[in-house]
Amino acid sequence: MKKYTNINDIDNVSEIIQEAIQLKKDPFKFEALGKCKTLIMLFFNSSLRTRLSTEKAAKNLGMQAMVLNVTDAWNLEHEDGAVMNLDKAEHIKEAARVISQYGDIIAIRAFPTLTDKAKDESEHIINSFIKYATVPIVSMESATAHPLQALADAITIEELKTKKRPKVVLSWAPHPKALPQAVPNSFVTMMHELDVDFCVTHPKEYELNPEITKDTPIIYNQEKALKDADFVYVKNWSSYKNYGQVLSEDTNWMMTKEKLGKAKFMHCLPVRRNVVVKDVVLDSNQSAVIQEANNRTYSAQIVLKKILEDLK
Ligand code: SN0
Repeated sequence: MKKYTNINDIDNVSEIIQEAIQLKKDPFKFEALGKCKTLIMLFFNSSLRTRLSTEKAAKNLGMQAMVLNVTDAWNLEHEDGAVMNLDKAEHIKEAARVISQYGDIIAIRAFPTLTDKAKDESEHIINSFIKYATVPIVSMESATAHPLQALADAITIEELKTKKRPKVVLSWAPHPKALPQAVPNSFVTMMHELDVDFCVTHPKEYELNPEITKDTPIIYNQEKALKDADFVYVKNWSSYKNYGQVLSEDTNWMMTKEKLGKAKFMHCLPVRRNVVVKDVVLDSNQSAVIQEANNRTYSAQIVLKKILEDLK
């Protein structure tokens, strides 16, 4: 693997899921692979799971890990030809090449602006690192994708499914803040790769990018969508059409025990209790969120392993 910024960087999804499940049984088996190699993690935004699980994954492979909260460093300029006489002290061209000398793999978290759709869709931060860095790049959630999360979700579904082709529903939830579409985008893309009966449910005007949902059934009636579900992935996202806007805080979309039925509850975390989902769901044994978060380590570890194997 040369980089991991999108699901389509994976050659064979079902194979990588099985390999991750094997790694989970014997996490230190490839401790020699990352010896004398360094992972650099750059955070433009907050993180709990991603930061700890990715560092743990690197260390399980024998790598060193270094973390930089980019907000503590120089303000980075991304525009080519910019006259840098304002607040930005360093150009990404130097920064990416300098960081590439200190690390063998660079992992980056950079959320969208949610105000400038064109800029977000250009993935200007992660793409300028892909362009100017001289080492492989891993996304730890970019403006439009969260592929490490989606791989952990796929591992979790594989571990918990009790039938060959489970029904999986992605269900929008209310939230007080405008959140990115990155998690649902990558989840949808991942579900297209799995043998699942998949649909999405959300209020009208919350359609995700149609280039991502493609022919996924979109059911506006949540109750109808949730019928006989085996897995319900609950997530808020802001509007894509009315870009970055919060159009509805309709509490009727919150996940409850009644609506969940017998399904497993999934969420990437962090989750707002009693806004997105009722306490009773999160505190029940139908909640898969802790297992999902544990699988973040093995999703990162299998990706780092594949990249390390391809380093010359
Ligand atoms: C992020 C998101 O993309 O939705 C990260 C999820 C892994 N979530 C948030 O920013 C939640 C913030 C909040 O205030 O609840």
